[in-house]
Amino acid sequence: MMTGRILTAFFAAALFSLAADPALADGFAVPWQINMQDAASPSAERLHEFHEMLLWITGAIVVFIMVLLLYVMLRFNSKVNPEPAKFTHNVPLEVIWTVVPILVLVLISVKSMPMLYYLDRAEEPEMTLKVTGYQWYWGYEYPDQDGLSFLSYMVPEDEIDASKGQKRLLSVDNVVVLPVDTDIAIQITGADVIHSFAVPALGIKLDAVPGRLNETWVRIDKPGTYYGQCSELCGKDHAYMPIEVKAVSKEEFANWLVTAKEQFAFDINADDNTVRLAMAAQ
Ligand SMILES: [Cu+2]
Repeated sequence: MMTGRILTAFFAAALFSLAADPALADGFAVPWQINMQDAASPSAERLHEFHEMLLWITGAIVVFIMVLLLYVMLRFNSKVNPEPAKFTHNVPLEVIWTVVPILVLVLISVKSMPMLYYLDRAEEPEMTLKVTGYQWYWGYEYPDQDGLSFLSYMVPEDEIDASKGQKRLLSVDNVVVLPVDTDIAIQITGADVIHSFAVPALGIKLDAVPGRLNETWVRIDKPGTYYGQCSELCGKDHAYMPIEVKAVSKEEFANWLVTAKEQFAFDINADDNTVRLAMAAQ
């Protein structure tokens, strides 16, 4: 009875999520969402395709095992089959159940290995973004933009302005702005403990490790705001260091650079820079 109710709830939720799919907003999760956020980069698209392939493979295995179990339970229980057979080996069967799983694993690796290299780096990145994880906020640097850099904190819940489209636990004070249709190298490191820079819609998730510079890349397909969260348990405010990426056209990005360079000009007395210098001195 209980199982029936759980199954009904599960399928109702699945149907609900399919029905709600067209309304899936860019760049963030919605309540009861089951599937992935819409892909906004070639990396995310490939990851989703791979995920789907794995889902079909695991689904087929689950169904096959279930049928096999049911068959054994019905065909070979002690009532139907009181005299069990005594043989212990079946060479063809043993070959099959060794070779078929190997083929499945080979298929998976043939698909996944090239993708690992694809996600690794852009061949000729047009710009670089450096991301540093701190307890508990993010630092962003644009090394090829005169060292433009700033810190990014979550907007506290009582300051969220829904009329500006701000989202609880996701919006930040200083948004990372990036141009669309540009190959961007992303360097990721940590300043204190291990964090993880993750933006699902862009297909990025990479650890930010102190003393190590991890690298990945992104090409954002369409303008929009994409949210992410630190994805490595990093201390008490792990849940309160979100990532907000705003993707804009190349022209808008150039305009933003001009104002951002003024806004975040290095000022020894500014709070942000004091914090950063203090961190760097540690
Ligand atoms: Cu963190």
